[in-house]
Amino acid sequence: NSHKSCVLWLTGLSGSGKSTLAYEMDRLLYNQNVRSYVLDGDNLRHGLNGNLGFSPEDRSENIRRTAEAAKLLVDAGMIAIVALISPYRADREQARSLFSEGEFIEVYVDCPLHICEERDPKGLYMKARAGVIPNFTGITAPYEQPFSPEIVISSNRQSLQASASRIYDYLLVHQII
Ligand code: GGZ
Repeated sequence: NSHKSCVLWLTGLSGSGKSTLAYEMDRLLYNQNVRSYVLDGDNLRHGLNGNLGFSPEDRSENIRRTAEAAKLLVDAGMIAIVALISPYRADREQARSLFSEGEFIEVYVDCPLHICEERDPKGLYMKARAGVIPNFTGITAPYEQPFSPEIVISSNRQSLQASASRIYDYLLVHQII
């Protein structure tokens, strides 16, 4: 079972469903004997990126390191699944520039801010509104929507299964898997 390697770069607001979708893709690929690995922002911030905060500079560095880690996985023949807010276009384009044509697949996990805020699984939006957490994406820090992502997922309008299938089909159609 041979497959090509690539990076699925999931970008979107906190609470948009990036991590859930990343792990669902990972599971789907595993079941098809495709080797993949999830690089999740929230997890990486406990280790590799543990010294970084949420200033624009720290987010850039967070994205740079994670993109380099994804590149190592791609060089090892795997599908790297990255789930980072990655709110700045310039940082995402910098990440893209590390990869060959067709290797970097930007997936915009699109979910309206008010829905993310209603979900608020960790109570972070509430803390951001209260001014307890500064520089919070969507509230007191910007999120720049991708202009031309390879894939757009409306995570509030389609099920997790449907979203994962969309990405899976993209990989099939582009003969990555
Ligand atoms: C945005 C924050 C912040 C601020 C803490 N802004 O949804 P979560 O909680 O579990 O995951 C989010 C995570 C964002 O880390 P990333 O590495 O993906 O961000 S970036 O790509 O912009 O570097 C969120 C939590 O950290 N979190 N403070 N101020 N999200």
